[in-house]
This record gives sequence, C-alpha cells and structure tokens, in this order.
Amino acid sequence: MEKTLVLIKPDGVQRGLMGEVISRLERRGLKLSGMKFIQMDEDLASRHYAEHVGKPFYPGLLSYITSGPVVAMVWEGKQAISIVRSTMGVTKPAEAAPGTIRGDFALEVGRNIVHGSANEADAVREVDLFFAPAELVSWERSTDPWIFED
Ligand code: DAT
Ligand code: MG
Repeated sequence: MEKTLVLIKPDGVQRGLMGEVISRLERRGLKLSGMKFIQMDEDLASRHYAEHVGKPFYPGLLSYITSGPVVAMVWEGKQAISIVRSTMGVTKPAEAAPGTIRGDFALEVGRNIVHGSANEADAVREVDLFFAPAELVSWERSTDPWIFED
C-alpha cells in the first residue's frame, strides 16, 4: 500500500471545498491515515516546495500556501500516489479534465486548490515533513475487500 500527502490549499479551505475534496478521495476508495488543520509557516512551506526555489513563481507560491489554513492529509491505497494525482487533475486547472478536482473547481495555476505528492520519493519525504509516525493511524476498514481485490 502506498501513502501520499494531500493538501487542501488555502483557496480550497476559504471556498468551502474541504468536504468536496475529502469526499472525492473517500468515495474513490482511498483510505485516510492522517489529517490535520494547520497554518503553514514559511519554514514548512519552503521545505515542502524546496524543488521550486529560484523559479519565477516561487515567491507567489510561498505567499499563497502560507496565506491561510490548509488541511494536510495522508491517504493510503494501492497506487495511491498516481490515483490522487489523476483525481486532482493536471497542475494548470485550465487544462485539467472536467471531472477532476482542478477541472471542476479551479481556473488558475496559482489557485489550484490541492496538492498531491508527485512520486514515491516525494511522498515519503512529504508525509514525513507534515506528520510524525504516531500521528498516522493504521486501521482495518470493513469495506476494503469490496474495494481491493486482494
Ligand atoms: P503540482 O502542484 O501539480 O505538483 P508542481 O509541483 O509543478 O505542480 O508545482 C507546485 C505548484 O507551484 C503548483 O501547484 C502551482 C505552482 N506552479 C507550478 N508551475 C507554475 C507556473 N508555471 N506558474 C505559476 N505557478 C506554478
Ligand atoms: Mg508537485
């Protein structure tokens, strides 16, 4: 089972889309293993977005992600990383397919509602950045056999 970090960014929170985002991941069949409502500070934001330091959009990205509270979550499942990414839609909402979170609720890259880890290495690093091991819950879900074949 893979774990991946999902953030509902400040625009998603402000626009009342927390339930919508959580609901889509939940209905898809992914399993929640951690969740917190936090205000990211500059230190956490710069560590989270370290790969983007020096890019032209970096200052705007940092002020956006620290502009209000976010929901940080860990979702688990077979291929959870790519499933979250495809459920979110591509980075630029104008190009995101309708039916995806970004394709249904967003228009601009600087207000794209959600974050999902891009690959296995990023997922491990990002989950570790936002959650202590004791904050993650490993639990049996009675519907798992109806979602996962084995
Ligand atoms: P993603 O969030 O889909 O993983 P990313 O890691 O390439 O995308 O970039 C992180 C965030 O930075 C992205 O959600 C929005 C912002 N961003 C990326 N490319 C951008 C661009 N060309 N102009 C403005 N903001 C951008
Ligand atoms: Mg990314």
